[in-house]
Amino acid sequence: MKNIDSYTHTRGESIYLDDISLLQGTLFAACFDSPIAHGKLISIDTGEAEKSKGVVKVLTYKDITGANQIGGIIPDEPLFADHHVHFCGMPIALVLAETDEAARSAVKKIKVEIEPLPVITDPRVAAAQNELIIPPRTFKMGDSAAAFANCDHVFEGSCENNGQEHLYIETQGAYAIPQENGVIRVYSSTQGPTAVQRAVSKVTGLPMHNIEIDVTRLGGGFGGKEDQANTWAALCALATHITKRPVKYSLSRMEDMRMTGKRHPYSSDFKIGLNKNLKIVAFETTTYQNAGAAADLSPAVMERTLFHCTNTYFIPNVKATAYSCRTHLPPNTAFRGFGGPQGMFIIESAIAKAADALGVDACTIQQKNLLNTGDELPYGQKVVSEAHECWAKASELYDLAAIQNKLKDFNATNPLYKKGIAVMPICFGISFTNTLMNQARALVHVYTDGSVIVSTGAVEMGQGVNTKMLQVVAQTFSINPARIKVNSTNTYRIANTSPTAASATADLNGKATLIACTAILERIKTVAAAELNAAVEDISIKDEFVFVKENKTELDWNKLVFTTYNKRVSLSEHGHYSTPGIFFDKTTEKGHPFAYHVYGTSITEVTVDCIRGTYEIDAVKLVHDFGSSMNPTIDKGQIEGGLVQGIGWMTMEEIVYDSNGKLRSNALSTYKVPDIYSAPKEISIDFLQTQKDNLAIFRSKAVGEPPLMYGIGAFFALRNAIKNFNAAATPAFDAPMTPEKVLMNLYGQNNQEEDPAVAVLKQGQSLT
Ligand code: MTE
Ligand code: LUZ
Ligand code: MOS
Repeated sequence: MKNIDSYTHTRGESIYLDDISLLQGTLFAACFDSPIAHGKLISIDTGEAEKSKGVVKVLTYKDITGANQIGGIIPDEPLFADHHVHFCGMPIALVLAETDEAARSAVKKIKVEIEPLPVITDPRVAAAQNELIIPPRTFKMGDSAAAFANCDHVFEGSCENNGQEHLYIETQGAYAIPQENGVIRVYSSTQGPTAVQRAVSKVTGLPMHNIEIDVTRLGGGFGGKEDQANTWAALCALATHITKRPVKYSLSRMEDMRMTGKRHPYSSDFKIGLNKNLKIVAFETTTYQNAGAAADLSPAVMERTLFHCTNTYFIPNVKATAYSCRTHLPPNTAFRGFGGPQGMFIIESAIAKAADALGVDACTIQQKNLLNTGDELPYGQKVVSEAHECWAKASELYDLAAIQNKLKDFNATNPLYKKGIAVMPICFGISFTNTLMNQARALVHVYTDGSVIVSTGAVEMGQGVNTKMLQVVAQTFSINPARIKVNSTNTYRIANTSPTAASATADLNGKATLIACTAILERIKTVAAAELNAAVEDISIKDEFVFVKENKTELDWNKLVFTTYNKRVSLSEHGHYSTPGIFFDKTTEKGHPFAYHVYGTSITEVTVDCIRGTYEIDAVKLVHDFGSSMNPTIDKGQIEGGLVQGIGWMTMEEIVYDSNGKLRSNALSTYKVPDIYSAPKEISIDFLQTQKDNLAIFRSKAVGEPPLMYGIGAFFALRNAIKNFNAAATPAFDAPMTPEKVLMNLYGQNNQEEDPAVAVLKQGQSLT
């Protein structure tokens, strides 16, 4: 089944927020945002801007009709700065004008007086000053302190990971339109229509039933629009509420990069203990999350870091503590993996440190400690593990031993280019860690011509969820997919939605769709049984025809649907699904939070140019646990995209804030994401297809986020390549591993005379 969007995408006919035809009288909004990261807001002068040509009004916090508050988990985030500014890019005023150009040029005429206050950008500095978003949390299993005393080997270290810009191709934006009786319809580029509805309701002071949110599709979200689409929708809706005119705001790329939060940087300490057989006996970590200036989703992200800080390994004694630290950066937010990748980077750094010191390959330690079915994770959940299966299949299929030998030969004969490899096994929990969010609804209507429309809470953002919803309907009814349409995501059709996130969208909304379709199917089968004088148990529908036992009848889908309508039996259903069996007790930090886990193993091969520090990712070969994929083409696309996004985070994407909290990497000229040349030359994906029962839709496991974590392998492969050039190098666990860092690490540990490159040059080798 092809992605149902590919036709209109290819022809440029898909409708994104900026493609919506504008109504007459539409106003254009533009934000004036804080130029200072922390300070006391003394005055705002909008006089010149208001006199500017085409300007209708300028809004500040004083104009808010409801509450000046958009915090989701914690109410700590004003929509407009009132008495203080907390980060560069914080909205202070909104200009409304007849044209986009008029709005943006008037923004430049706004003047503010801000008394600067001290700026914190480092999470450890924030923690030292007790600037915490929530109290720290600790996950514990066994007794790590006692276990370390009996370990043969104990190593300590620290690691750092940087943030990541989402760089969805479609920037943030919203378009609000007044309806009759005070209703406001908002088109929003959001992953969370209900979150937007709540924020608009709170800021305008209107009840939620006055607010209709509609989402056709996003040009990417990647977590950046799970919470942070609220701001722009709230601004536009407030402006519509006040002016009674349609209001549109579509951010420019630089506005988006400057004003929105990103993946969380973390700074972490670790301690790892192994016995002489290289079994990991104990692990401790303390990690400091850079939350930015407000909570946003940081507490939930921090929680997932704790859930995934032992990755796919069984470690009997664990103590992991996390701090969510308030700094003066834009509030950081969800990003594919949601804190999980940051947690996994810590344990992988600890294993690499142990491997360096013990003179073994990290993969020897990794393999020995993989989870077995029945093993317990530090949060109390016992796993059904595919870790060994994925590892074994990857190592056999791609011949890991041969790859290692080829690498040794290459490195022995190439003085100026060195290869490195790393194996990256992953384990990712599927479900929102906040149990209550694991619910979804679907509305299915069958029309009298036999065509079907389905609405769910799922938002299509390129991941192919609409195609999967359509497949659920087609398979359940056994009808031609061409009969089915998927509606836009709309809070008037589907209420109280969880955001499209946590990779769980197809599972949750697919199961709700399945429930709705099954209910309709049962009713029409009863009608068919009466028509055909047969028992309901003997009725089935295959390829649009009714069968009695194995015998095809003349009764087809069209006739059956029409008969059902004539008999005054409902052809509509609203299905509700909530994941069974999951729970989590935050007082003990134990439970069974995940419906299931997704596993996989990747092998990453890289080549470093040891004169320049530049590198290429030669290949990533992986075996991924799909369960039983319902759409291999879409799922493969998710793996390729997630992998390359993860490689970007770990290698070349470098966010730079200066000490004043100003974003320096604020455009695509200074922030580089992987292009076709920096993507792996070869990506091989093999399926671990299992028939085991699980809670995934049609047993097709969630695939959105887990593959991003294969990208962590690129960091360690580069690190190994550096060590293959300079055995004395001990590159810091400081991601991303940019070419500049590679270059410094290649030579960092040696003085000039002993420099391996100099030695090579003296031998008269050419610099090919
Ligand atoms: N794929 C595309 N093309 N665009 C996106 O924005 N977001 C990712 C992933 N894959 C994303 C994507 C993230 S962060 C998540 S949580 C999942 O898709 C969400 O969709 P799902 O739950 O349907 O997997
Ligand atoms: N969002 C969320 C998420 O609110 N809770 C989660 O557990 C989660 N996990 C991954 C991505 N987004
Ligand atoms: Mo994805 S980070 O759950 O939007």
